[in-house]
Order: sequence, then structure tokens, then C-alpha cells
Amino acid sequence: MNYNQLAETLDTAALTVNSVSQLSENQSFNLDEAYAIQSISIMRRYIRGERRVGLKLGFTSKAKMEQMGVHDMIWGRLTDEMYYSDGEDLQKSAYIHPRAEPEIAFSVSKKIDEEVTLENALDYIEAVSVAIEIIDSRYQNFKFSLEDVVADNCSSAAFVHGEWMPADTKIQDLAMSLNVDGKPVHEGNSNAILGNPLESFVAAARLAKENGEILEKGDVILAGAATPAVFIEVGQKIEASATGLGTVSLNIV
Ligand code: OOG
Ligand code: MG
Repeated sequence: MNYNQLAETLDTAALTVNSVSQLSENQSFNLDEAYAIQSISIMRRYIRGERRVGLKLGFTSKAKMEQMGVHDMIWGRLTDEMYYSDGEDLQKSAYIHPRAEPEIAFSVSKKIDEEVTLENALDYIEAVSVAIEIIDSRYQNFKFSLEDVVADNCSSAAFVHGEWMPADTKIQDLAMSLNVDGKPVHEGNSNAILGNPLESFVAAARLAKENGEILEKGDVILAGAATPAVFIEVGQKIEASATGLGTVSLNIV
């Protein structure tokens, strides 16, 4: 199997805003191979000048697993090109079929150089915030297998975080919602994320270490969505809120 060619197919799909058929329809590849394809496709971004700014976890909630029919936690890379600031315009035409989902974000406080547990996690967290992740599968109809979506950098496309709050701000058992034009479309609870969103930080630290990704000060970790994702349309204001963390928004243009 030619990993380079598969990585190029996915990278080109994102660059040219053209969906492709699922890689797994024509090739069979395992999860390790899927991560190898992801890594090469991200390398292509680095060569173009993008910089890795963090990691994201996916399928950390039942709501997401059920919506997409995939039942294992996955991880991908976030680059500076995917970063938006709160309230910014996001051009829908730069994406294939973008969807938004409400998340919790962590900012890493210092280089992670030991095993992270629920007990020491706060030593490595500078701040927490509510966030929106924009996912945009490069596959037709947003349909994929676990291996397909991993190869596709877990559908990562864009993200925005709200105001950073102190690391010890309560993040468990928060009511979360995704609002479109001021109306809640999906509502959930932050505990939908692995029972406690802090578990996502612990998992991200472990996965980073296992895969040679160094997490250091300023890196952002997205914990995974607490609710299903919603397709976004031009003219909408997309907002995520979490009790105590405030809100964050994007205007879709
Ligand atoms: C894959 C990405 C999943 C999450 O938060 O669960 C994800 C997808 O749904 O296309 O980002
Ligand atoms: Mg997500």
C-alpha cells in the first residue's frame, strides 16, 4: 500500500475542497497504518508552513459515537491554519460540508514530561475554555470507518476557544449547548466526555507520549464533543456555551 499516495489524496481533498470516496472501499488498512497516513498528510501541511498547535480527541462521548457509528477514541493534530479567534468569520466555502460541535479546550502550561493522571493533570493545565470544533470529513457524505477517519486527521478542520479561565475552574457536570442564531440545537453535559472532561486531557497526554508528539506550553487540547455535531450554513452565528465557562462563537459567511 502506498501511504504517501493515500495521504496526498486526503490532503488534496482538503486543499481543493473536494470530497473523495472512503479509502477503505479500495484498500484494507489497519489502525496503525491509518495513523501513519495521518502523519504523512500532516507532514504535507508542515512542509507548506503550517505549525502544529495542539491535539484533539474524538469519539469521547456516546453522543458522537452514535451519530457517526464509530466506537473508539481517536486523536488528531491541530495546526495554526485551523485556528480562529472568538467571534471571527468562517468562510463556509473553504470547507466541504462543515459541521460544528461544542467542546472543552485545555491550554498546556508546561512541557509534559511525566505520566499525567487525574491527580497531577492540573500541574500541566494553564487554562480551560469552552470551544467550538469545526469538523469537515474529506469523505463523501461524511461516511467513514474508524481507519478512514483516523487517516483523515479525524475530520479536523477548524477550532475556536473562548476566554481562557483558570485551570481549576469547574469543568465537570456543566450544562453545554450548541446554539445556532441564539437557539440551542444540541444540549448536553460536560460529563458526557469520558465521564469527566479531565480524562480527555489525561488521555491526550498518554497518546501524545505513545506517539512521540511533545506537548508543551501553549499547546491546545480539544477534549471531544459533548453533543452530536450540526451542519453549518452561511449567515448563521454558531455559538457554544458551557455553564461557568461562558460562550464562544463564529459567524459563518
Ligand atoms: C470525527 C471527529 C470526532 C469529536 O469531537 O468526537 C470529533 C467526526 O465526527 O467526523 O471531533
Ligand atoms: Mg471534535
